[in-house]
Amino acid sequence: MSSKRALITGITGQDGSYLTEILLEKGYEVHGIIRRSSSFNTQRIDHLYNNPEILNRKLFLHYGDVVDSSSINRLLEKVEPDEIYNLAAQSHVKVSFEVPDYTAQVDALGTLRFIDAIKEVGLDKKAKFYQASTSELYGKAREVPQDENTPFYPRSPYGVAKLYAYWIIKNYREAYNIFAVNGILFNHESPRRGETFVTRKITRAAARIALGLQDKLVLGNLDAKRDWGYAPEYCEGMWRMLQQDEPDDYVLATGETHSVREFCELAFAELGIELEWRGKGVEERGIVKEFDIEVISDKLRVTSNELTTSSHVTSHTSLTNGSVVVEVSPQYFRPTEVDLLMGNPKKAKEKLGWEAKTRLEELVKIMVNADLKKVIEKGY
Ligand code: NAP
Ligand code: G4F
Repeated sequence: MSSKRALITGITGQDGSYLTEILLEKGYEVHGIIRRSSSFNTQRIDHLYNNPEILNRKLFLHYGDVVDSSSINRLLEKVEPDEIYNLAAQSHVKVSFEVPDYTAQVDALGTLRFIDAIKEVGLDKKAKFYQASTSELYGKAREVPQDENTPFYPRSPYGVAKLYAYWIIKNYREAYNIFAVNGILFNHESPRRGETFVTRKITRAAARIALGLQDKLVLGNLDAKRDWGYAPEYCEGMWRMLQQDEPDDYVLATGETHSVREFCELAFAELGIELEWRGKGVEERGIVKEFDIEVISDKLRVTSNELTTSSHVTSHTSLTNGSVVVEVSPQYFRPTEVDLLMGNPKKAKEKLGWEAKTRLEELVKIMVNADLKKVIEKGY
């Protein structure tokens, strides 16, 4: 078991929560930076936070913000971490068009504040730094698949801010010999994914539609293609990058790409709903071609039996063949879109021994069934 100390920004996010579990399992003392919020923002780590064996023994939470240099310096001096994982970000691409300045403050300058503070407080020889870089850097991709040598062409304020962060990490590595790495991660998803990212929006809506709690799912660009993997595996990859002797940058990806439309088909199919598509562009509709009611009845019965509390949902939908369950609205289009991402994880496999194990079909199954369970339990 290790006695290393890790500091995580973005600990309350999808990746932060999985990374915390992984590091605790490996024997790390984990320190996380949380933001002050008017309501609870620790749901993803509540199972750790509420465990008296863990909180303030192995896991320590501190208020701070990556736009606030004083809190960064103070925490670095106080914690003296061996490893720092910079996961904090305004991470929603569409939202970055609405709040470009704030996105740059957090995603670009937040990274600079951290890496510079490491130097200023004298941790540059001790601490290893992981930067959450992204496949959004490839944007209007110059080649398929994309690897560590593919040129960047970001297509959003988010992508551009992350490009600055990528280069400042490289620059500080070369200028000051800091062990700092860029993990260029392709999309990774899980039941803990935020509800406004497309995968979670789809799996949650499919569950609610199958249970009769929602009529339709309204999406944007159905043609966009992404390389979707399973988040916990990617967080293990982050840790592996910091266990190397020399700092370097790595792509983590599955090597497959699928459209938003395909993701929808798989999600609804898991609930016994076969979709067919009619129309084009904003007129396109996802329509129920075949509905096998036994699938959702069985899942409802099994899940309700598994629950320790009584279920709030006892019946399913009255969907029929021909019901429209997916529509398109330009409201979800982006001013500039990233059409196709597909990563080449060869270097990570060779150097880190890392590879994605969960294929898309399995990922969709995990997410849909987790959402179904949540909806049955809560009733909304
Ligand atoms: P996420 O669920 O949106 O989590 C983002 C985290 O950052 C949250 O804990 C959030 O706190 C925190 N945060 C936001 N602004 C902050 C600020 N000003 N100061 C301190 N903390 C702040 O994102 P994720 O999916 O876990 O992704 C983790 C990182 O990887 C992000 O940097 C993201 O851009 C990057 N990335 C993600 C993917 C992916 O597919 N998931 C792929 C490539 C790169 P609150 O909980 O208080 O909001
Ligand atoms: O789920 P998304 O919002 O993820 P996106 O834009 O790929 O960004 C995520 O992955 C990046 C890694 O490549 C991360 F760096 C970033 O932090 C974030 O985690 O959208 C995926 C695709 C887009 O092409 C979008 O236009 O789905 C399309 N889409 C279609 N309808 C939609 C919707 N996206 C969202 N969020 N909501 C829709 O209704």
